[in-house]
Amino acid sequence: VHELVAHVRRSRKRGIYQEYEQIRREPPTGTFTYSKKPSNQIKNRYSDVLCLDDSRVRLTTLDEEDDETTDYINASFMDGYKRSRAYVATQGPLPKTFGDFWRMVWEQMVLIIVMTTRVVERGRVKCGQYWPLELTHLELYNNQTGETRDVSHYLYLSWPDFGVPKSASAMLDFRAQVKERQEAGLRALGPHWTGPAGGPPIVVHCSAGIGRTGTFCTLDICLSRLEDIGTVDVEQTVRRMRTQRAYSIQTWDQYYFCYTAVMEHAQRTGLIPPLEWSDAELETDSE
Ligand code: PTR
Ligand code: PTR
Repeated sequence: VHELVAHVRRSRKRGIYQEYEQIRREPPTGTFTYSKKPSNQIKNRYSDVLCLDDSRVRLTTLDEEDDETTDYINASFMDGYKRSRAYVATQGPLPKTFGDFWRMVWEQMVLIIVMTTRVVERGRVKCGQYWPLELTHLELYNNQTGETRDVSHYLYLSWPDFGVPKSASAMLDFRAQVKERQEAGLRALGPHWTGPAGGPPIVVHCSAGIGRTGTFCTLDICLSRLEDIGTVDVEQTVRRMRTQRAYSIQTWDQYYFCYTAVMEHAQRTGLIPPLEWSDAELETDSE
């Protein structure tokens, strides 16, 4: 993390901006065939935010009348720190995809849904009201088998699209809560859990499922690695994430936020001393 601090200090905002611009210029690494099928297009909230075929989440428990195209949902598996498929990054569900969304949550045994958008922002609908209002602990009932499961819903409200969270510190607390819940959930699954070691994926969504979702997951990966081995690589984390969910992280200040939030976390946990330079100093090129 000392290297990261030195990197920010050396590069300043302009250098970090260029780093992000470089990532942005790289074309997507795969195809979007399923997202583009005519029968699936209506399931995409935004016609320009599609899923890469290789990492898309497929719905499995199809009805008898379903054909092979109905396994589609605008959702992508993303790897985490030392964990494959740690997250499912997805768009804010549309009324016509609510059923698909809950089906995916059930099939992937999801314990936690992280939502980083409001339902309505600046007078525009960003996400469907797919969960019962005011309930953060949901009981999911499978009406085919009669089984029930608990799912936690974490809602982060002060984060407009194409923006950054108002406070890095509030975001760090939010992420710590999500992490604790995931670990508790994994312990509760106990020996019955036969899936990946880190437990079921966390569903993360905003409106399009790329900007804020990508930022949250990048931060989570970087902090997990920092906590484990003391190093951070924002650039490679984002690059790799984009191979699984194209266009993850939408603006340079979301990208820059990952750096500042990591540094804040490192200061809070005593890994680095309080930084002597201010944000404003990074604006200029002079020492
Ligand atoms: N790839 C190694 C493994 O699978 O064990 C470890 C690893 C995984 C290292 C993730 C770093 C990782 O995170 P980052 O995205 O920050 O490189
Ligand atoms: N075409 C939409 C737009 O540009 O408004 C796509 C879009 C919407 C992309 C929201 C990203 C968005 O942000 P987030 O992924 O954080 O919801």
